[in-house]
Amino acid sequence: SSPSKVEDVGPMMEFSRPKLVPIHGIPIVSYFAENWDNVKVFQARPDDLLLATFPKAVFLFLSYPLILLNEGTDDRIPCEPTTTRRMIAYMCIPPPPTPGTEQLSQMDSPRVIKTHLPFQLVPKSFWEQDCKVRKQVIYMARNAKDNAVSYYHFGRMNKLDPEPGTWPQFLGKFIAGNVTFGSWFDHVKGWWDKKDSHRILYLFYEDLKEDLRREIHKLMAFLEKDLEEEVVDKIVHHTSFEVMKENPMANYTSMPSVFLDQKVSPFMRKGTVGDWKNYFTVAQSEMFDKVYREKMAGTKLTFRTQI
Ligand code: PPS
Repeated sequence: SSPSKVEDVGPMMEFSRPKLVPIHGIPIVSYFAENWDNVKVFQARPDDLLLATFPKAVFLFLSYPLILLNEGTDDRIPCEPTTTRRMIAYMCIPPPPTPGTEQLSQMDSPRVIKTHLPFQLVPKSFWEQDCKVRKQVIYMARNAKDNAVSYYHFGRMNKLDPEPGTWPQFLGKFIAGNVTFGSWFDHVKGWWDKKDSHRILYLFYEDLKEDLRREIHKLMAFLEKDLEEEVVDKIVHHTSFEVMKENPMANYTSMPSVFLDQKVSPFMRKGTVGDWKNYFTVAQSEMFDKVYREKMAGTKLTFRTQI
């Protein structure tokens, strides 16, 4: 059963809003930093599927399609915490009480592994056997403005992160990369720059919102998996925001409120493209666009801020 009482959470409650700790220059939640030695030596397996995003670029959105594609069966739509935990876990985020690395080491193959790490911090074992076996890595990116708004609301409810402050204060931190997992700009560019030299499928949240079926077919092609159209129908249904929001595994209601306080802001908040317009003032948007042009100069990577 899921931890619901404070005593089930163990020491987690002691660490309300601790300071971020830099790991190789990237600010990381102190809990993840404590487990860093285990992340560094983490042993990837040849059939692992790694799903990487900057925080709030919508992990969950891809989790189901990936679990199903990796398992190759259609009876695994995860609605029970235990089912999902068995097949998918964060590499360095330790949901109480077991660190993700430990959960993963006990997990049967094929595993789907989630991470927010920037490219350069991904454990070496993921790339070591690159020539011998096919590594499967998916990166999912979301436009900076919506990503910032989503991260702001997450910061308000997530007690592992420092206080986000007011929206303008948080926006300043987001631009400066002074948030967990560092700079959005460096993160999206870092993975983009490696996508041709490594076998990485680079996806965009906005594309999934626009046409989920098309993107699932893209995933199927990349993973060389064939699914009946009825199974694709099921995936599309279970992956929609409205259905996922009601799924106890996806909406994180099993997480204790000392850790994620959904009364402050629900984990499955809005799930849209363009919500940033409700938060950025005209002046903030212009300032952000200027910074954006500078930081993204020289990259071919482009985003849509509306669809
Ligand atoms: S985390 O904490 O980084 O793992 O969060 P993550 O799941 O990456 O991102 C949370 C945001 O993703 C939205 N979301 C979805 N949008 C559309 N469809 C589906 N199925 C879906 N699942 C999650 C979620 O609502 C958060 O975005 P915002 O903009 O805050 O609503």
